[in-house]
Amino acid sequence: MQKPVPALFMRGGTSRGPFFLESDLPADTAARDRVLLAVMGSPDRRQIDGLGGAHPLTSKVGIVRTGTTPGVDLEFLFAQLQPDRDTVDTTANCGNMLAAVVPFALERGVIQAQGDQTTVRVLTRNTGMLCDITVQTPLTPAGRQVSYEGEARIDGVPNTSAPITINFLDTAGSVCSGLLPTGRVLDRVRVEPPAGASFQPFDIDVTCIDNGMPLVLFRARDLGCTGQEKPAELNADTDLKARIEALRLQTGELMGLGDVSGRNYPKMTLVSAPQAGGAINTRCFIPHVCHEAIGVLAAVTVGTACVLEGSVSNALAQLPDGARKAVSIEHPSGEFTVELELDPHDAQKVVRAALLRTARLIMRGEVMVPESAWQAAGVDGEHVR
Ligand code: NQM
Repeated sequence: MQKPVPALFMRGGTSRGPFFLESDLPADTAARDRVLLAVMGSPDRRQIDGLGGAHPLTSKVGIVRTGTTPGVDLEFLFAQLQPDRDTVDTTANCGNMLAAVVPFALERGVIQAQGDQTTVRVLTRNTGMLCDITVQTPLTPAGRQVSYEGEARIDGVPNTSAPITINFLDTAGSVCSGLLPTGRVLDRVRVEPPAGASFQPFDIDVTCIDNGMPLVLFRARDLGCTGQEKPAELNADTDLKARIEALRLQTGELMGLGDVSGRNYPKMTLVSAPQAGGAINTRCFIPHVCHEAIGVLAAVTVGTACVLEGSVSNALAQLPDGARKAVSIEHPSGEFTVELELDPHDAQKVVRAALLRTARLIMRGEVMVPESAWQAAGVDGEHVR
């Protein structure tokens, strides 16, 4: 027997996945996670039995409900699955999937359009982050509807769409204890190879930072890269990946995150001087494969690191002047501009981040889930994070 579950399949920024109303999923967390694994077809490298697209960026799920506290219109829970693992991680954010939350809520009638534009306050339950999101809701013969058509272009998505603006109200220390979880803007780390590894111990400068996403930044050249490599080239370099993973496990502890072997953060980000007129160039591992672009909150976090004197990216960055900066983060498929507003009394402090995304409703319908996945918690619940 299979159970139909209402879902909208949506692109949010440069990511994609099914969106659900919380009330359409099991209330029990272990049962919910089993359902999500069945929906996406994980664990299986090809996700052949589900909706997942065989990549972390297409193994994402959005869960939405009405706000439960005054001033909050919508609440969003993001779930990161992996193609080949049985994990459902709800501990970190995803600013790309976030872009589809308001269109989803309008499509499902959870909220009503306000005028030609609709601005909604969204709480991301993963980390308690608040933001205001504005979408286009023009009047049509069928009433006000979300518009997906427009001239806004984001690198990593081939077509143009209606703009969606996200204004983040508080992002510092999303998963970590604060913006700089080691208490320093720069750490020098000695990376010891794990048993069986083929590389030698090495020392490397890192900036560990969390302005919406825990990130470890290091110079591309310090690991023998130019920073201009294509993601496929980096993904094929098993020695590089082994060194980055060893660095990740070590810096995870340093950042107070404990054992991050089963987590999808910190994201490991190679930085180098900009080559295309931007502020900084990046290659971001999320964390085991290199992103084809860069995550939204990863971009906010990289931009923030660029502003901080003494960080590994600060010396490489070309930053515009002024307390409000458009910081262009170069990535493998183009660039991502984040607008950072600095505290007028403290040029080292980012007080607001805003950016442009697009989203699109790709499909509406019901996803079929085996009845067995709805059983209550237990049995294999301990595998689910
Ligand atoms: O950093 C990828 C993405 C993301 C996350 C990842 C994201 C963010 O591109 O806010 O958007 O880092 O796993 O969707």
